[in-house]
Amino acid sequence: MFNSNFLWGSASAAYQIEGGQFADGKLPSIWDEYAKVPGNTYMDTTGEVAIDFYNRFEEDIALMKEQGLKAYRFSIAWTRIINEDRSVNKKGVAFYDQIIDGLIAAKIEPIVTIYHWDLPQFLQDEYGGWENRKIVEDFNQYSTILFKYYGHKVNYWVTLNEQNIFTELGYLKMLHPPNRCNYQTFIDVNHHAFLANAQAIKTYRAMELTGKIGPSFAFSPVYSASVAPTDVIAAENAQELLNWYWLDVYLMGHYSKASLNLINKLGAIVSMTQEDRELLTNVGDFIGVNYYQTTVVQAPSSNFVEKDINFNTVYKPQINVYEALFKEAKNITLEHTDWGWAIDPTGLEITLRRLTSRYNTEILITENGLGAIDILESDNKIHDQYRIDYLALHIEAIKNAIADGSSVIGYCTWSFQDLFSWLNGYKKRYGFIYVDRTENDVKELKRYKKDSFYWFQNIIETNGGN
Ligand code: BGP
Repeated sequence: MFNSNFLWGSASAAYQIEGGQFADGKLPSIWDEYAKVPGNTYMDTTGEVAIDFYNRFEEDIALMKEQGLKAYRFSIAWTRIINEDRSVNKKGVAFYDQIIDGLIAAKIEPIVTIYHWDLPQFLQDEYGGWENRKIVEDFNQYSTILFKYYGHKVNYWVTLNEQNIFTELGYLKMLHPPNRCNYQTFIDVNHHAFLANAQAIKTYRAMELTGKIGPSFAFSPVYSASVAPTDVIAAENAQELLNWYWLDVYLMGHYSKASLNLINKLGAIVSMTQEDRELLTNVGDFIGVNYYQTTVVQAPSSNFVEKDINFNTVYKPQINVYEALFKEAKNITLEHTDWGWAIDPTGLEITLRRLTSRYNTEILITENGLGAIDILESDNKIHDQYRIDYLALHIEAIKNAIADGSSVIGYCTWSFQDLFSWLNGYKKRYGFIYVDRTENDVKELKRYKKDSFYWFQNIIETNGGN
């Protein structure tokens, strides 16, 4: 059963919805720069206009209110808040004040993500962004400003969105900015991000704010491709390197011994000082979980069908730094989305159980949803029964995990409105609200309610549905 104050919510990220690329003094982010290079994104789409939330937030908040949403997770663009001389851009601050106040007036709990991948380009240029320890100080300065302006009215803070994904795609797979592939750099960048996360949490508490704060993580439970012990060991390696490496730092305040050993085995080291060790003990109040799919792993010598990767037309040859330890396989027992993501509601139950058993922490599901090609019919309806089925099964899985002892405080679907998908343009849609635009035609950006909008409205009304 869901508590009466369960946060039925939905989520988004600044670059994916706002547009208003340089409005009111906003600076360029690494995504503004990356997306404008031909070939980097699907059909060269960018977030220049996105779905124009910057100008249409009132209409969108009214739709959230109509649906009965209890929480809305959105991110703040660092580039709207800080000027290049590190002073505060008051217009940027005022923009998010309007969003936060609008949500509160509509009785919707704002959940603020501090960083959802849109690093100011000047920090990348000045010292390499996340590659340099200086980022900890800059991130702290930026977070402190947010806590100062919004801390008294925002009760839920997500420090970093999916550190595991932005570092993997940016520093191993060359699919996100800054388009690098180097394992040692990846480890350094992650160490700096861990420190930045811990420092922001420490600052938040020092300011005696009473809300909850924690990072969100893309958790994909690892399954072994078979019961052969070699595959099981491969799965252990993957579970360690793809999950516990981050989560132990976030939730226990230190690196797991096994992940440090494996990192060394792969030729990298974590450069840690005594101060770092102490700082990392500042752990969050909850863990945010973004759940989309499970991962199947086999031994390097096994021959199960490998997983196909489908990022629309943006595909670069993948370098697998983990190849000596494990490789991925396709889960042939499951159906997959049009983008090859395994549909596995039970995987969410497994996620919640594993997190509860290892960390016994509060969990906020910060993202979950189905990316699909939606059709706007001639009568302006969108019949997305496939999305309803997907979400219903995942909600059922949460119910089961709660019955088995998990402490889940909320569920944010990805996403409320259709939005810009980093590598899939506007083809891959997730929202309850259809936004009428294509990759190359912005049209009028009209909003239409999909069937899932009404279905989720009922889920909220009945606190979990029948
Ligand atoms: C998560 C990100 C989101 C969103 C989502 C769906 O990893 O936090 O920002 O993009 O995935 O991903 P995609 O748009 O690639 O399907």
